[in-house]
Amino acid sequence: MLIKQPHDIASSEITPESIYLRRREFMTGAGIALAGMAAPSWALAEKLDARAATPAMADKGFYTSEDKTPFKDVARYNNFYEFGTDKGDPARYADALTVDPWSVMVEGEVGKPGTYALEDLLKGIDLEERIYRLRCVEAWSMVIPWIGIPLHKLLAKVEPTSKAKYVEFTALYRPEEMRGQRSRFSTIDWPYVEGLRMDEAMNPLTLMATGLYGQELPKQNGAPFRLVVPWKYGFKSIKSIVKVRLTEKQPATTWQQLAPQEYGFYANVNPNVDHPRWSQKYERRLPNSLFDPNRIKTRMFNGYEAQVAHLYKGMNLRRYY
Ligand SMILES: Nc1nc2c(c(=O)[nH]1)N[C@H]1C(S)=C(S)[C@@H](COP(=O)(O)O)O[C@H]1N2
Ligand SMILES: [Mo]
Repeated sequence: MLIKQPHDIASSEITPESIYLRRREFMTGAGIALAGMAAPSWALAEKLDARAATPAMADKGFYTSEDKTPFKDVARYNNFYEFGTDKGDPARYADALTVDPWSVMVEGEVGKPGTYALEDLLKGIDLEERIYRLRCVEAWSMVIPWIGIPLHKLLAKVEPTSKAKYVEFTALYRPEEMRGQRSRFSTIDWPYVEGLRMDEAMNPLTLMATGLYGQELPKQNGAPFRLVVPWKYGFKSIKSIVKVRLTEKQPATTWQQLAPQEYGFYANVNPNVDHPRWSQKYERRLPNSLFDPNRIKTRMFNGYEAQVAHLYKGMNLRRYY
């Protein structure tokens, strides 16, 4: 793994939000790397390119100045069915997951297939910070400072062939550590699978995340390696990935197979196309409460229209939902 998090530090002692804010000030003010600071929670951030956010980054969608969702909400309100269906289950049970060592199989239409240790797959590609909105199909949303690498850089490394039209991602199947996979009540046909069209995968916004808030990904957020596609509903952003396969045919994704009327392959955030059971016009921006629902209007492509609308030109988005 990239860095180790000592198990003797209770998570309650780590305050990523405060660390993050200090780190931000430092990055913006000094613009140099933090040499010599060895605290594990900083280690990931140390590898970051220390540029401050610029207007050009905002134009690309890499950054938003909206209020970030506090770390505690990002790490406590999750969907990760491998650990259960309750939003609190992943934070409660993901600790059982072993994320080190981690390897990723790269298969299909690529020049360099193989089983890569995660650190080898990432080697030579700079980590970047991206502050993205992520909007769940269940109509809640967050703003999260991710750390990761653009997927196109990883794909360039494994050399897709001319036949590669889609990328299929497969998550870990390890029922010994993932109690949701042992559940008799689970309706999901494990492992969890997601996919993107090649041009979606190559879009500069598409990120493979390894961290958030300047530290390693919490296990409940998909450690050690997950996808983040900010203009699509959250379920596309598959966690704990062990296989990346390039294909000629559109992959059969988990949710699409489970409920094709409700979840399409594209799953672009679209306030004009309702889910069959609820409206998609509004979202709850976390944190919210009974007294402050923090309800905001959902934007087309989750606000990334300028960056991605061209990918779907001429497509009927009611049909290809
Ligand atoms: N492997 C896996 N990935 C997954 C899921 C899952 O159940 N299993 N849930 C998805 C859904 S529905 C959402 S909204 C996001 C939530 O990501 P977060 O918990 O980091 O906010 O993860 C997605 N990735
Ligand atoms: Mo979701």
